[in-house]
Amino acid sequence: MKLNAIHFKKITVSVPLITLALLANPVHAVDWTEIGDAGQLVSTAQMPTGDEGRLRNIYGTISTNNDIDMYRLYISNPTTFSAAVNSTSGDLDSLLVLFNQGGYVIYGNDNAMLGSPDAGLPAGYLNGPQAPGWYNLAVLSLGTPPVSGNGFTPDHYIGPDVSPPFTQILTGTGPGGASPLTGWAQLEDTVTLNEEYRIRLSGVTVSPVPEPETYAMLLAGLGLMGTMVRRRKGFIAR
Ligand SMILES: [Ca+2]
Ligand SMILES: [Ca+2]
Ligand SMILES: [Ca+2]
Repeated sequence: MKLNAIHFKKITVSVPLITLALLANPVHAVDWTEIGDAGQLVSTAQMPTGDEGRLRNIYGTISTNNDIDMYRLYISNPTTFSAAVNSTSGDLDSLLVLFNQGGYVIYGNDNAMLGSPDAGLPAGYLNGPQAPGWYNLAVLSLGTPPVSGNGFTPDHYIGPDVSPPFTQILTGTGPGGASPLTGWAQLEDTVTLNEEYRIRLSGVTVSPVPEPETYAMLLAGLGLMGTMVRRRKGFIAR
């Protein structure tokens, strides 16, 4: 009898808290598939849209060795933000580069792990995204680094050139690192790749501003739970 009372007391506290957490942070997850070809600049980045929820995956295609796909993302949780790309078609040596809203580089990576060409941006990196807000994430194949400043010369590379062991986190320490993105170094011969990729994301949401209905649902959910708790208490008392 005593055990039961403690048990139900725990439920009365935890159930509303769980409900609150679910409503405030919907489990609903959204996947996005590149429409046409995502642009390569902040001004032409593709913005995933859909029902409010966590943006879980972006699927797309690097069509040539000069194709860069930029996505405009809302990072709702900068401390858990991470991005990991893998080549679902098998042969893409990918890079990921994150820029802020103004096109300044945050961090980038060539290979997340030794022996794999897939790129990743880790969570909790000291110089990763610091505040919730809009950012731009670019995925590209090896060989077309981001440039800034007056033209597409190597002197204006935003980051350092990738070098062995290729697993480093790259930041804006190249000659053009203090300036925002203006373009990408392009390879002389464009080669068709048609490599498909999947970017797994954490800490990113679609439609970050809660709609009025969300608040209504939240209040309704709390009210419902309150009623259930009261009923349960009555049941125990009997
Ligand atoms: Ca593309
Ligand atoms: Ca593109
Ligand atoms: Ca790579």
